[in-house]
Amino acid sequence: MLEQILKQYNLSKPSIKVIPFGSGLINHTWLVKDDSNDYILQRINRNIFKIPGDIAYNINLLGKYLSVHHPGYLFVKPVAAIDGEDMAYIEAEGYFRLFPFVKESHTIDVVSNPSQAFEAAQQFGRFTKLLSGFDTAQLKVTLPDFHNLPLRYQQFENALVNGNKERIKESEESIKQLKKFNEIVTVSEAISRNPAFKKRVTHHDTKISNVLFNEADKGLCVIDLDTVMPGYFISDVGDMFRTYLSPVSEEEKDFTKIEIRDEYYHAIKEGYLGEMNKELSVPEKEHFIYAGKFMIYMQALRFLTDHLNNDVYYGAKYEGHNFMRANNQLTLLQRLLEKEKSLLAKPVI
Ligand code: GN1
Ligand code: MG
Repeated sequence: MLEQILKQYNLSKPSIKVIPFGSGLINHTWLVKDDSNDYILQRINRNIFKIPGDIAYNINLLGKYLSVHHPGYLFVKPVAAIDGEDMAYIEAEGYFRLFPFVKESHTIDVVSNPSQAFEAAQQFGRFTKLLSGFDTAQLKVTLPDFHNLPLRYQQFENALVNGNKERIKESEESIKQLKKFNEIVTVSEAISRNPAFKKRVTHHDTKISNVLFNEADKGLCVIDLDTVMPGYFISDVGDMFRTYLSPVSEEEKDFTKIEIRDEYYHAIKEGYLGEMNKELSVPEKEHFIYAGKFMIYMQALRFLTDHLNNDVYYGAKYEGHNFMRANNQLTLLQRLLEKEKSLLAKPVI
């Protein structure tokens, strides 16, 4: 299969090496090593992205805008296949794209110091800021309702009715906990009715591995633009909180290791607001910590919903994997709520 794809990029030589790359749950990624150039090859998960052409369409539009208005910005465009298209299609395998591997750049999988969190937040903030003059209505919605929390809650409730009966019974305590935090949904409904909250060009997947760093560990740009859509800043800031604040990820089974590290919170805030301070309204800034609650809660809901639906979305490497992930995220949410007051006590900017 990979052979067929590489042919479409004129890269099918015996010396080429293809190595699985990264740790995303949705798309498959490989590093392609040529003699002189390296590439990143990705298969778009068609179960999730129903119209892969929309991703290419968005990337193309954003690339054009940035090249005119911010020519200095490093924008990683897909390599055209031999037929000139941004994507290669293989019957039964789906859509693939190839990106140049930016020389002397690297990605990281785990945030290991506050400076990396600062750099990443600066990059995600800069991306939205540089695109503030871009008309978001032009973007295709690649994943409808991706961060629609009321809908995620509804899907959770549906799973409570139609899901795996045994799992529902075993998850009783977690279900109770999730229901208890329902207020987070109410706030999100109020936000979507409030004109002080603006829809901007939003990345929607701000994990650390979606930032390119240079050799001095300074941020270069953001990558993985599949979920770039109109959205609230809450999505981007919230997922940074969700994935950078704790020293352990959603995969950690030992919940005593889950904690909120103040210095990472402040690093994200400084990095993001350093770019976005003038863009955000006062009510938006007042919802900075809420962003974390929103994303962590939504992720807990999504993991538990998937567990109750027999892991159809995320898959599971072991029995109860998504149940564990959901409880991990619930613990993270509790830790954040406990710290909320003390985090707010130190005003930044
Ligand atoms: C998925 O594939 P990956 O890891 O980039 C998911 C995110 C979740 C994340 C949790 C399209 O992202 O929303 O936060 O898993 N992406 C999609 O690890 O559902
Ligand atoms: Mg992604």
